[in-house]
Amino acid sequence: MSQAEEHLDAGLPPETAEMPVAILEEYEPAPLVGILIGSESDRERMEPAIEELNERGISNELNVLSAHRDPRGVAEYASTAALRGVRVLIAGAGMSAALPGATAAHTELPVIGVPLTSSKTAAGGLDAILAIVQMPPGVPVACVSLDGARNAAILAAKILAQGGGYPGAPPRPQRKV
Ligand code: RP5
Repeated sequence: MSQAEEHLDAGLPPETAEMPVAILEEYEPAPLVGILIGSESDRERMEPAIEELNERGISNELNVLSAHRDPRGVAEYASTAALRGVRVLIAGAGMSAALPGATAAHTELPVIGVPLTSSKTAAGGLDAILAIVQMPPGVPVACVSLDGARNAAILAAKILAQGGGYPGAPPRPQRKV
């Protein structure tokens, strides 16, 4: 049996076929959608995304990781997400909202940015909108409306529905004991 066949047999996502199993075992298996927020203060505005994904039966996780305060944490999460089985990333941030772009810089997964209002926002959230929309060529980030967490979840569901990825997605990797 080839390594690719072994991976499929073990329920690992196809994109991991070239990865040594030893690397994959270091990371917790993941849900289909990974949600990142730049601060605890963003959580309430991003909850509609979780509700929408849960209503659709799409597994998800949320982590608080700031592009500016914890850039290494963002890099590690983003660069290992696909290996763990995550298929789409949603990143919500306010003010100088670097999180979606910083995430996209470390992954080939599609990243959906959610510009968020915050108590410290300038111009009613335009700061975050521009930070997310104005990505340099070669590093695209999808951007939904201001505080558009639910739309981000719906877009993630549409992405997952392409190419037979959902609901016929491969089972989540099982952690060996
Ligand atoms: C951004 O700064 C966060 O995404 C948040 O929207 C904003 C304010 O963060 P806190 O000062 O409330 O932690 O990075």
